[in-house]
Amino acid sequence: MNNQTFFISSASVRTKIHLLFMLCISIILTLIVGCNNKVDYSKSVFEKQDTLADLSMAGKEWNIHVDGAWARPTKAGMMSAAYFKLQNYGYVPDSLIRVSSDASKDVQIHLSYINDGIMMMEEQQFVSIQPNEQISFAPGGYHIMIIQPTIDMNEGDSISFLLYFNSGMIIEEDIHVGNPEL
Ligand SMILES: [Cu+2]
Repeated sequence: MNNQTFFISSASVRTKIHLLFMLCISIILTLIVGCNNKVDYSKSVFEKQDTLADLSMAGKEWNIHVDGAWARPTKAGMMSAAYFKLQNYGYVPDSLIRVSSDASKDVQIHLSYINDGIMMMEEQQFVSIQPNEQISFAPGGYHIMIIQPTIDMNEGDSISFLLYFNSGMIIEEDIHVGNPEL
């Protein structure tokens, strides 16, 4: 009886040590991946800031398009979100790492998700896109959060955005205010 009790408790200690070990490994992995992304981010944004994507790249290795872009109408100082489809027609993977706009100093890449029945959203450091992949930025999923715009965003307006990629490429996109499908 005693032996058995000992066996059970020592197995449970082993399980705990095992779980602790797995936890440490996953924290270390998260740190390594997180650090790598930071290094890539600063390298591409600060060293290659002026490489604007243009049509001369079409048909070459890098070829990412933005389609069907729109943003929610809002008043200055409130919140808005922009949506579009990213399509990678090129032969190389890339990641969207930053978005800026002349309408707000604070523009973030967000992902909405449901947790215990409540809609949450979280800032994303990057969104990767593989060759031939299409990623939808749409209500309930990825979106561009426009925090406290400095101007009213009225239906029919056009707001200028810059999409920065990890490769150093930048897409300049004028985004229409108002959902074109409504
Ligand atoms: Cu958001």
